[in-house]
Amino acid sequence: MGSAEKPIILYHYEVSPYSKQVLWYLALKGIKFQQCMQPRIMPRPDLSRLGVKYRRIPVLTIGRDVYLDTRHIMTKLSELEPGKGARLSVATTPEQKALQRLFQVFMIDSGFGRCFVQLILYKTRGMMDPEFVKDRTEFMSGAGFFPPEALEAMRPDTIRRVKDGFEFLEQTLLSDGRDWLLGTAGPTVGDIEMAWPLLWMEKVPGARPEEWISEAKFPKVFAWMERFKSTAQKAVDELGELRTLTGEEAAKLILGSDYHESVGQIDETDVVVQHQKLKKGQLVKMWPTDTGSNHKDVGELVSVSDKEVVIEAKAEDGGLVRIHAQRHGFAVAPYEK
Ligand SMILES: N[C@@H](CCC(=O)N[C@@H](CS)C(=O)NCC(=O)O)C(=O)O
Repeated sequence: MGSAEKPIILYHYEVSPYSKQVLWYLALKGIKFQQCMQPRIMPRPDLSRLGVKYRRIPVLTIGRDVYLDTRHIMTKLSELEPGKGARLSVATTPEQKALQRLFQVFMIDSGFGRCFVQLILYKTRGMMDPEFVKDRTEFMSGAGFFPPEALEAMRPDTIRRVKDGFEFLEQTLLSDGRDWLLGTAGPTVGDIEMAWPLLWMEKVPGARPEEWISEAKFPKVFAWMERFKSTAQKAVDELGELRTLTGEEAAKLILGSDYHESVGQIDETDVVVQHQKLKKGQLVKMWPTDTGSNHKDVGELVSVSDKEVVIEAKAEDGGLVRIHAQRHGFAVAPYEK
């Protein structure tokens, strides 16, 4: 894959911190895109129109390919040529690449990122809105964040874990005075992966427990956060005004485009493919296993590799899109009515 001449559309909403990562990535890489703004709670008819059942935000489309999950979206975007004035650096050494992957594991799989969700929800106005609470209870089934008393009970240990994360950055990578976490000339995906919840917490008044986490206690982390914020903001400003599409306009553009990627194969040596006896063209379901798991995409299996599963789904108007999900945190299984 080289540069994407197909339209790139980001489905997101203003206060979504995951979407911010994609937005920063696109801006830091100097890639122009269009956006389709979504409501903060379900339903999202603009995505249903494309035949997408996945409920999480962001979703990114390039041509008629639909990409799920921030991590997978950034991996796909990393295969595109950078635009003019790109500021993004790339991990090149084995240590940088390893650290970048471990940041992802630390942030998502160790539950560190979720601690910020807890601190922020505790202070957010949304918690007063019964519709929001109902929506997110369905979204995070089993997470135990609701009712609000549950957040209160978790709070001391959550604060301890977040403070521990600040200490980790202050006392290891940033301790030698470097600008960016991987010691590169500009920010990398590693900086994006670590910065988003910290900057999100700053935007919600009162979310950061100041007695334990402050600029005075962690000066290097706060300086890095500020550096990242201003560099990302400059990149966003330079990209210029984004074109905002309605759901109808976006769907028309997507369904009228070619595919961005050519068709892949089913890896017959894959352990899940063998176990599930998956075959090309078979009807399958595909869903995230951590949150939003009730929303399963259905379509014909196009390809399975060690990186992704791709299915072909039917849009409401009968047109076809290919939906791509990464392997980590997603499941695929034969569809039974
Ligand atoms: N692992 C997903 C998580 C995305 C996620 O949790 N996004 C939030 C918004 S920032 C979400 O979808 N919340 C429920 C909703 O908006 O319906 C990713 O990296 O994209």
